[in-house]
Amino acid sequence: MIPKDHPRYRSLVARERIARCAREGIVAPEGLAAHGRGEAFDYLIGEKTIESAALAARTAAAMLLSARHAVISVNGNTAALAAAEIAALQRASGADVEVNLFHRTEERIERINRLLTEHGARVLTGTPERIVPLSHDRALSLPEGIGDADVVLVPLEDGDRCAALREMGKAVITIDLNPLSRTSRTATLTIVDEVTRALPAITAACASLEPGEAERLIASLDNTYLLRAAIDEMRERLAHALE
Ligand code: PTJ
Repeated sequence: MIPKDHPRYRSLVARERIARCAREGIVAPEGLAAHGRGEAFDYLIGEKTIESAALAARTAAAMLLSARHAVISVNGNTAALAAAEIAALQRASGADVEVNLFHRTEERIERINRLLTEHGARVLTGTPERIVPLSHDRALSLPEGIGDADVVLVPLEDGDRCAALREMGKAVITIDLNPLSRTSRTATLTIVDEVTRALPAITAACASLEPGEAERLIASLDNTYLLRAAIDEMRERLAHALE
């Protein structure tokens, strides 16, 4: 039992959840390492939503609501940390939810589908095909889901799928605490924030965009600016860390 007054309470609760979900076969063992890397970058932004990430979350809402067909792609870490937040964003944005795994087994797909459904998400099911041009199992997608989407949200992605989806002509939104990752740099839009803060921010923005704001946000989207702003924030915090 983690005491509520522990200074690292939120972080310890997230760790406990990720570890439990790893034992239950929802999170891949490799997902624990991915989580640790995320934590390190979260330290560098002060474990809070920075201004540029808030703008990115609002732009993500604009993109999801303006899409012909938006799909939220969910992996083990995202399901473990944010199943309820995924369901809430699906309700607010009307996006489809599809499970797509790097360390893919039918058993994990099944467990993650169940967890998301228990939290109120409607998960697409069907027969996956090798739609995305990749040699590993992340290629496996539903023709009526990611295959048909024009906008795909891929939280905590692992590198080359983002580029492959973009080559297919899709717009890719990612949530990644590491602004230097391949995914962050190849996505159409990167939200440099922790997934459990970023998803509710997108959901809230879906309900509060002013008339004409979506078009304005999409027209002024500049991912290099957003990544640079996140790196500047980290640099600034490091420079003043011991003051
Ligand atoms: O469930 P699977 O089989 O699909 O596997 C999922 C993982 C996450 C293991 C796989 O996609 C992977 O190995 O990812 P990477 O290459 O470690 O990339 C994950 C990225 O997400 C890294 O850049 C981390 O910094 C970042 N990250 C980790 N935790 C969080 C995060 N970003 C936002 N919020 C987090 N909680």
